[in-house]
Amino acid sequence: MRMRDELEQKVGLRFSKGLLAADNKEIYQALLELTQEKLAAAPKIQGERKLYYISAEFLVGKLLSNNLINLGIYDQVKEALQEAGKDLAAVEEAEPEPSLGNGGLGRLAACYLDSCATLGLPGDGVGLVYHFGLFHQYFRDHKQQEEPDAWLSPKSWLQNTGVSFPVSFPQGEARAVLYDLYVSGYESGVNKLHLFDLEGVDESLVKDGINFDKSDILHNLTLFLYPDDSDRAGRLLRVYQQYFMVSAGAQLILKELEDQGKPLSELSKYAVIQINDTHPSMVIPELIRLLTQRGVSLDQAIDQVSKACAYTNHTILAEALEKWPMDYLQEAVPQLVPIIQELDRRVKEKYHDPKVAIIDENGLVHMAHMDIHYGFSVNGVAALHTEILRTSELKAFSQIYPEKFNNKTNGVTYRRWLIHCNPLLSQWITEKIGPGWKKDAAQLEKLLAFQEDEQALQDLVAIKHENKKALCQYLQEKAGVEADTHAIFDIQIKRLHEYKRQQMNALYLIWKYQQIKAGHKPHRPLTMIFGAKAAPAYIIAKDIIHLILCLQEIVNSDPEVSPWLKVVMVENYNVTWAEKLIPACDISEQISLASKEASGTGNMKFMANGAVTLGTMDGANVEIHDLVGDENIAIFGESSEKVMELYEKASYTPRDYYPSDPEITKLLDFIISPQVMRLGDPENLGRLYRDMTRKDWFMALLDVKDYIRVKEQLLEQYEDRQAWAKKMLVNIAKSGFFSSDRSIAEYQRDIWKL
Ligand code: 26Q
Repeated sequence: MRMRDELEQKVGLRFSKGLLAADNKEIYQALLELTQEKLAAAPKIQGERKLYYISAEFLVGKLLSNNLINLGIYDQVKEALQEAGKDLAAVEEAEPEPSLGNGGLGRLAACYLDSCATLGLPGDGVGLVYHFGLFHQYFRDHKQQEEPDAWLSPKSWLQNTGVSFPVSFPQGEARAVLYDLYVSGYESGVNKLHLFDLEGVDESLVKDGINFDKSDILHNLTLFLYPDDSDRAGRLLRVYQQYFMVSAGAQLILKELEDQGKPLSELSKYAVIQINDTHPSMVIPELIRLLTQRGVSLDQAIDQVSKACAYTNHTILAEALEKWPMDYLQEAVPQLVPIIQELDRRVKEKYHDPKVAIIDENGLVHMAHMDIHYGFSVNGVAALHTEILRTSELKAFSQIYPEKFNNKTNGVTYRRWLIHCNPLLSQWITEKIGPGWKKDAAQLEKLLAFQEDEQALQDLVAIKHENKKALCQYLQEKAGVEADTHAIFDIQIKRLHEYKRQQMNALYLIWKYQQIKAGHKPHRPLTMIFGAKAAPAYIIAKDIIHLILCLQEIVNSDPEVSPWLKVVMVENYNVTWAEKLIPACDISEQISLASKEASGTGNMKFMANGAVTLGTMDGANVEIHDLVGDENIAIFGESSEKVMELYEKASYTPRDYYPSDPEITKLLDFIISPQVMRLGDPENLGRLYRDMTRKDWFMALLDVKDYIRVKEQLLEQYEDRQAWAKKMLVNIAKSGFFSSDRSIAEYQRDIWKL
């Protein structure tokens, strides 16, 4: 049947009208059903050994276009809609974004599922369906406010399987209901994402904003993504939530083995479990518990689980490494305690170094330590990050188990982050080098042949300009902001964290403002875009948002300045925003304090879309630099070695810069100047000022002058439009390494061996 007819039929059946008369919501519903049917009919990827990627977060983003692209029917649907005077992009607006993740780690999980399916590897995701995803952010009085993100609707991509598992808690038995979501590969078969929901979740537990009764765990386990962990009830709930996920996940894995008649005593032959950070680490003792319960001996169970589980580390920030007090576990998951104690006893019997103990002298259970001892692989997410794990953070472990440590530099799926979000550039690339790059991103290197081709370079500039126009229109509609399509677009979009140093970017903004006020006008307008959510309990992060919002108003409403400088802090930054912003970007801000950003993945998306990175030698920026060379990236700031030494010797203090350095002092004093204090809240601004001048834990003042210098140089370089276009071209051409297909092929080769 023609696509138009299929669509007419669906709309007719559901809404008793024709496509012409249907609105975008109705068309979305019809397309959702149609796509689900095609996914159900697609071949299931199969194999003897299967991957379970278990993660507390899957930040999948909107799914309609992605599925249409992967099914190979995107163009047909688009044209069929056009025929009826409808616009697929507008239909997409009707789709709610499932924000089942905080940021990089959750988005990575989604990219990896896409690549597993694309490469034809049997690999399913296992996680939780949160009734409220990451909070919805809005701004009031220049401050972040949070409200629940009620994204679920009766008709969504989730399908109730009718399968459920019991999970025992001291409070009683919970039931984990299994929902499945198809994961399509690009022109290949489908895998599944298994998400568990608590039967009987009570949405009425939510009280004003995102607050809710944290103690009623038999009714709140899947209510929210990662509740606030600022108090004991919140942290305990996190443990309950994690156990709910891993217990249901483990039961699913064993059920799949049993259904296929495979012996549980050979678990590791048939299953490999990738543990995404320590959030699912309790799957190790839970699997051991379930196997012994089903008649496998303890030694055999430990051996099999250790050969089935592999751990990915995403951070070296001490505060993000999960360590649970034994009494929390005793309270929430008493059945795991004897197993964890036994695992710890075996470790202590063999190794006398207290650094590698699972349970430390304070009774804290180090989840990562359990993963390393009782898993067969430990990987970092970028070359530098893995090196730091090996030689510093996890040195004691890498000496015991050198063979377990390996690097898997992150990647992103080009289907979403180029084909879908940047159709103009994608078509251009295909015209130049053919369509092979869509499945084999390494082929993008063929674009290097066009480095001296003036027409090609002009095309790139023109495409970027078109994308800026589209973004400006979107900004106008969504945010009421008037941005100049001829400006340089400088973008920093990521979770708000001090180590990512949005505050340093704000200092640049103050510097630029002061420059323009002093009569130093730039060659060309600059638009600085920010997007960031701060954890609700992260006070300094919220203060930084407050500063940026105040600066936005000051800059944009100053008639002397605003023709040259604009600030846009987008509300509720999410995957959908990223898809609009990244294709229009000129300068990609990747300015974390060296050694702190494990990898970054936004940096890769920007690169693939022809932005030039302005960054420190941190995370995957190091590898971007290796690939594109000094000419095509702007690097500044102290090295990770130097930074780690400063921490070790405790020899950094912002007092070396403030007030002794007059240029830096002028920037910081602006934060508490009458002009800003009148507009903003003196409490927030004062606290941020004191923090930055007295603590500055992530060393913004260490790098800020070099940052300003290199950023100015880069803006200067933009004026040579041809030279800049060449930088764009080299970045796109070299970005193929960062395809998640490459990452997944490496996981498969070195770890999973499916
Ligand atoms: C831990 C304890 C209590 C409450 C929350 C958490 C928590 C929640 C989320 C800890 C960490 C996260 C998310 C981490 C994350 O997104 N890390 C990022 O992972 C990316 C993918 O590997 C990397 O590119 C980023 O560098 C890394 O910051």
